[in-house]
Amino acid sequence: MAGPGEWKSTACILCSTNCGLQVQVEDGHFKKIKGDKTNPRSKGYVCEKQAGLDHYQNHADRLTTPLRRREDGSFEAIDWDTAIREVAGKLAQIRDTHGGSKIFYYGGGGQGNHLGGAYSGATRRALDMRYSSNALAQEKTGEFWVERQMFGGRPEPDFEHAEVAVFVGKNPWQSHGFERARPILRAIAKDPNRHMIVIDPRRTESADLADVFLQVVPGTDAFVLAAMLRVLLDEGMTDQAFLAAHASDGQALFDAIATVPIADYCERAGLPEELVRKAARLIGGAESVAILEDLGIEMAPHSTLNSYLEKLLYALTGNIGRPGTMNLGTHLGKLIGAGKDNRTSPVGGHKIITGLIPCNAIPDEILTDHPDRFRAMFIESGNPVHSLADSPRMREALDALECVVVIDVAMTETARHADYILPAASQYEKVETTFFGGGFPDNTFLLRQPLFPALKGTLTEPEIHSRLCRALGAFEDADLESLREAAEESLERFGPVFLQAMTREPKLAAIMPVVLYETLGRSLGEDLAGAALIWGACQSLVAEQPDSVRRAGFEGEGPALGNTLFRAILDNANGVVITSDPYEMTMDRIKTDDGRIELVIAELIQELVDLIDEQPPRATDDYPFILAAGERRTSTANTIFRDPSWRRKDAQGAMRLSPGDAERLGVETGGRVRISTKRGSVEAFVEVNDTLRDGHITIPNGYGLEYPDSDGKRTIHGIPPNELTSTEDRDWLALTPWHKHVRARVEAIV
Ligand SMILES: Nc1nc2c(c(=O)[nH]1)N[C@H]1C(S)=C(S)[C@@H](COP(=O)(O)OP(=O)(O)OC[C@H]3O[C@@H](n4cnc5c(=O)[nH]c(N)nc54)[C@H](O)[C@@H]3O)O[C@H]1N2
Ligand SMILES: Nc1nc2c(c(=O)[nH]1)N[C@H]1C(S)=C(S)[C@@H](COP(=O)(O)OP(=O)(O)OC[C@H]3O[C@@H](n4cnc5c(=O)[nH]c(N)nc54)[C@H](O)[C@@H]3O)O[C@H]1N2
Ligand code: SF4
Ligand SMILES: [Mo]
Repeated sequence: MAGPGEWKSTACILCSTNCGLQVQVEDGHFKKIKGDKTNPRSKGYVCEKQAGLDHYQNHADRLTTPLRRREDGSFEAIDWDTAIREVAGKLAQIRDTHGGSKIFYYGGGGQGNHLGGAYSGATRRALDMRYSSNALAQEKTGEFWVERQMFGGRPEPDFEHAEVAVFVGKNPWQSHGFERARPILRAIAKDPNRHMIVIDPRRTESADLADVFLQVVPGTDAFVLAAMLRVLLDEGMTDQAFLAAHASDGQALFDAIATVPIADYCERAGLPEELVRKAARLIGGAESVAILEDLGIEMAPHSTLNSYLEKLLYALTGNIGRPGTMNLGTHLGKLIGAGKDNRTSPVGGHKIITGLIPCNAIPDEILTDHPDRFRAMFIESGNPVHSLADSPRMREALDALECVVVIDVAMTETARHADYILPAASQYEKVETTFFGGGFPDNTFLLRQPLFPALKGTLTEPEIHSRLCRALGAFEDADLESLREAAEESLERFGPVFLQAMTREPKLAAIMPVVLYETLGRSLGEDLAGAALIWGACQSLVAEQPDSVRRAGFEGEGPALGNTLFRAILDNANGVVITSDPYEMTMDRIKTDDGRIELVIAELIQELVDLIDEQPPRATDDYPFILAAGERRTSTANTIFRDPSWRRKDAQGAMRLSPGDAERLGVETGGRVRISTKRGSVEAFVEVNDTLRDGHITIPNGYGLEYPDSDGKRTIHGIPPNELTSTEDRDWLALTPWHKHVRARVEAIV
């Protein structure tokens, strides 16, 4: 815990970059926050949003006691023992009557906290829960599916050294997604020998810095990317030597690309052919290219195909495994499940990708009389009512369940529909971390240590899961005695005893995270108990990548090396480089069946060929606008901040539209409009903005949260975007929603 006037290392939790911070705290508040120059990854960089972090730590809607729903829908406070007993009892009853597979797990972490999800593994096993999902299954699963097939892993871009940087449906100036985004973008923009390509319908802050800006018609990226691939092929700019050495036979793909009509597809995408050719030639001619896609193509038509074509841009040009290109790093702790999960969802039969049921399928897996429907939901660190498509239907689905349990720090849109709400200690009141990882050539890990004591009435997720497992009869103290004794003695003693327990006692192996917490964790002291699982993750990492860990400067073999790494993580609250790799390592980490990059994905090649019959755009007479529902702005940070006063501007989250559209509708900045989609209708303030194309409108993400004012009156601030979206406009393969492509009508309110 930090004392007044003392600088403590921690990290920002507002986006996946997790910049290192130095903070001073006092009386439960952040007093000073600055970038941590000693953080090996962010090196002192921060954006403006971290300044608001006290609004996460302290706000009027923090939960301070377990709550139980009454018959009339209101909540009553209950004590923890009652809460744990009743939650365990209700869920065990559902398991015993219908099977644990009917209890669905959702969430497990956000931008800054992945330990809850990791410890939940024990509760899930204790209840025999089989199915889960989280927000990744509404953005990244299509991309994951492609990456697994092509590379058996997830290549990360090295923009710091790239000659050419490409952003497809990604606005890193606002959304980051890699460390020190703004200085890196500026450096590329300034250097005449380096180039930036941005593909986006809006002239974003990132596009303003680009050498080539392809301002596409929304939803036409597949056409542009296909045209670029054909240019690369026609002009002999693919890397034949690289492909011969490292890739599968790509003939079926090359045949399909050869059918792409370049001029026609550029026209369909609303782009000058010469500009598209220029972009392709920059990529084809560069020494190194790094590419990042994001929501602009993942939450839009042809989502999974887009991800495939985007990856082909760098794979066919051999931009893998060198400085400034795409590389495969290490991971301490698992963020996503195994690659070869051939299961499908129990009701709809939808593909489960990296262990996750598509978010868009969730309501249909509940609102049915199918015998395999979900009957209960366990939601942790996720706000699906607000963040998944079609909020009204998600509310309906939650209300149809026999039991909904929510673990959160705040009273959320989702918690309101729970039967039990369990209040968690905040991310700065417990040991926490993320498993995003993947840094290359150096991968850094940062374990945040608690800055504040846990708010009265709250518990950490490891403690909640441990109590639930105990209440479910998954373990007793007597089971843990020898492990506890060994842990008190030393890590060296603990390792073999733990390994023996895991191999000989299946009951304990099933709830491994909680066993670690209750044994090793207790020996680390209350503040660090939640770090126990990281010891396990260290042991897995050194078993898989011992040389990488040693190259980062750690000595030893086997478990001893793992212990050294673990101690270093505990001792370096500003982050520590855990692995270091030569660039060639990337090629070794390609984990397809034959170790070669797979160029051919038959399903997607068919979709590529079928593009020929599609005439964008998709706007209709009834809905003449394409709405991007959920734009990242300086005033958004998912729903991590609930108190609207953190925003210095754009209090209501204006709808942006082009000057031409504003004139046609007769509205001006500050005016009011009604936005209607087939799913819903909302009122919004307008911001006339010349970065938009005609026919394209945007609203921000993360708005529309209910929050009490000083009189206790509860108001919704801004537009909850998913009152306007539907689950059925989605990718055919991964079911990812088309949130960036919602057909809409706009009327001025006079
Ligand atoms: N400030 C801030 N940063 C954040 C977050 C936040 O809430 N606020 N959230 C974090 C999270 S969870 C994520 S996933 C990332 C997301 O980060 P991004 O994906 O970068 O964020 P968005 O603004 O949603 O979408 C990116 C771009 O897609 C463009 N776009 C819309 N339609 C299309 C299209 O049809 N084609 C193309 N090519 N582009 C299109 C938009 O104009 C926008 O510029 O941001 C992270 N960082
Ligand atoms: N229309 C539209 N919808 C979108 C998007 C969009 O662009 N458009 N973006 C989507 C994307 S990419 C994402 S990632 C999702 C994000 O949506 P969600 O996954 O729902 O995530 P967050 O808003 O980041 O926060 C989730 C919850 O974690 C809680 N929380 C914070 N700290 C803790 C903690 O320590 N413990 C516990 N137990 N809970 C905690 C917060 O109070 C919040 O309720 O939204 C998605 N929704
Ligand atoms: S870039 Fe992301 S992690 Fe870094 S300070 Fe900004 S919001 Fe926080
Ligand atoms: Mo996200």
